[in-house]
Amino acid sequence: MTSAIKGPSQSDVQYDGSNLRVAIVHARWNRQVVDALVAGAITKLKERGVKEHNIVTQSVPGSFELPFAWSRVITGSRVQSGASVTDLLGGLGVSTPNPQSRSTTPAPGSASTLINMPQGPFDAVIAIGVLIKGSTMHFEYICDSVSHGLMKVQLDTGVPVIFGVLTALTEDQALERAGLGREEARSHNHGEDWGIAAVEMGFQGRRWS
Ligand code: DLZ
Repeated sequence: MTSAIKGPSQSDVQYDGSNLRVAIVHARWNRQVVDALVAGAITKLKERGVKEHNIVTQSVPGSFELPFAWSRVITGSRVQSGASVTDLLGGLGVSTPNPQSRSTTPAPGSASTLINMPQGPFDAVIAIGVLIKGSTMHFEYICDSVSHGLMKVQLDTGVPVIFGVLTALTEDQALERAGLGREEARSHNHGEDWGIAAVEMGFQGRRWS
């Protein structure tokens, strides 16, 4: 049954993302779901005016690595990898205006993308990962440390993080939350909400600072 009260409500204000820079750091575990979430976030960032060249993506092996990578992206040190949004959407099979420009670009997440990442400052970072419970306690430990790690980096750096980590008990739960579920009514891509949240928090972060 679909709930009428769950999920974010629309803000009264439509925030303008045209001056914002946003990084997306995503894990490569459970890639099909992660890719859909990243694409959803990018779609909404662009809808809210964030310019393509101001959206930067960075992949890491798994969700456990998100807080460390995120802190490095923010502080602008060490992390050297990443792909532009054009590369990423190309890798996802989404058409972009000039496909020729991607012809020499390897698939996102492959080792050879590890060059020339544009670095901070960023107005917001979206950390995206998909954790699916297995038969051991691994899931609980990673969920706990990643959520605490991301909150810590956010408060330490003063740069908002959007918590884009699904902690699903089953594969179906994860698929449903990435818009890939079998029942369309229940299947909403949470990545879209994260894109919208990043614009709001990035925009407000500038006002509050
Ligand atoms: C090891 C592991 C497991 C079992 N499950 C997941 C998962 O469901 N989602 C995810 O993003 N990452 C998983 N990982 C990988 C860890 O996050 C991490 O990359 C490794 O433990 C190496 O530090």
